[in-house]
Amino acid sequence: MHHRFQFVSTILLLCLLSCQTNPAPSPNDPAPARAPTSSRILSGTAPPEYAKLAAEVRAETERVWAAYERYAWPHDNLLPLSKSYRDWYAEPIFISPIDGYSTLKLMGLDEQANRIERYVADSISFDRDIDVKVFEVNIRVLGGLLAMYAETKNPAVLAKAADFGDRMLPAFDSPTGMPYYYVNLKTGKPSGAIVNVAEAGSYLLELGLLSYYTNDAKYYQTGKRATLALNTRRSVIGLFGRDINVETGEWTETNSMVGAYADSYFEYLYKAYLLFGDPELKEIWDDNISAIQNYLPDEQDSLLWYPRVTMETGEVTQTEITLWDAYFPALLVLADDVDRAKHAFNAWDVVVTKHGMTPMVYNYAADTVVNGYHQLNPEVIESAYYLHAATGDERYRTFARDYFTRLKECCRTEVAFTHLKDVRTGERDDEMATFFVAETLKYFYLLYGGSETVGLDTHVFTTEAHPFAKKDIIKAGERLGF
Ligand code: DMJ
Repeated sequence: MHHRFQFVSTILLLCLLSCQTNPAPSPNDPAPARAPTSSRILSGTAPPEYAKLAAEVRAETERVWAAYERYAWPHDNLLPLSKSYRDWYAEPIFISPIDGYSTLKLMGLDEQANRIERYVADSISFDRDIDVKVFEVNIRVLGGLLAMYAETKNPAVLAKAADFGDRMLPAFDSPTGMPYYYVNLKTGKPSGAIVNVAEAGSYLLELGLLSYYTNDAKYYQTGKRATLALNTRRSVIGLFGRDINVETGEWTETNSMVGAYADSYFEYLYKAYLLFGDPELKEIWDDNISAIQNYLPDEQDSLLWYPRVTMETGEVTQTEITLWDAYFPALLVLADDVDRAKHAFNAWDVVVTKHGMTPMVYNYAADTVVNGYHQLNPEVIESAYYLHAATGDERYRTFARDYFTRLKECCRTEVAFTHLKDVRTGERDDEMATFFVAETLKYFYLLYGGSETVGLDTHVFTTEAHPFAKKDIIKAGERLGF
């Protein structure tokens, strides 16, 4: 819900702020290709101190990438302390570069991005006898390849994306249509019948884009079938559990949440609706979000939390939240619920003020860190970015500026950035997740005004922050089969 006056004055303020280099839309501008857009989001320019920060983020990305190229190419992850690498499986599938490509390109690190494109087009093969995690490779590998194709229009890249998508599809060959946890890239053999909500239903964007670019609806239809199968298994009060058996459709863990374990499922309903305009997704989103807002919110001391509740009755079972849950304000912004987004973000501000960085698990009722591990995750900065875009409130940039300062203090190494074993002690681990370049650095850069061409008014970002221009996706229904 929003108040009309506040909405209009926000728009006017943002128009004034953005008119120098980024004109606000005029009535004569061509209509966006897709009808649904989030009306409150406008792009803007940043004050000079933030332009300096954007340049610093870009320089850090360049430094981190030089370390990856020197110590880890063509492996999956850089180990920033031992200056070495780790592969996810017995053979590398080039996850960091494919995932990082869209950030490098966005920042104008063209030579680095071109090296990745050439390697993908000329040298990489996915014909590997390894069981990969379907959810993770979808968002990082398929999503990254599609972002590379959107940028380059290189047919060899699309061929690799289609090849990868084809190798993923057997995972969805379950009695319910929801994907198995693993699939073997060479043989297509799926395995692992228990998946969580995010793993069951976060495929609409990547498979939809693959359908769009290849003009073959089978990918989107497969992803949508999984989403529909999941959605029909909600409880009588409209909530999901946490884990489900893809063969029987039975829930094996019945706590309901919006964050970790479920997050990108909700994200993809709304974002796929925004990008493709499939009206059925909006209906499902409306049902899903109203059940969430009926049962999950827990307001304590004026802070809005989203705990875990039982799917049958909505009773609170755990007041633990995870650092992944901090994506939710961003999603609320996108769905035009800016007031609730601001309210929910305040709770994260309190956690970060207390602990410096987001801890993996925090119990808000007991005010204790349950698990202090930190993986250089993007979510709280992603939400700051969305909220700044929607409100123009510099508070969100200040928040991110301070967070970036602490990130450098706690996690910056000689060559890159590294995880923390515990935010309370600052003890370091030796790992840099692929989403640090793909997402975290990208959202800092965008929030500091680093890009004039990519933003929330023009693009939809996948859960791994791969941006796709809304204007490029026209009459999606004809290609996606809805
Ligand atoms: C990312 O890989 C994706 O955003 C995913 O959906 C969950 N969160 C991680 C980063 O924290």
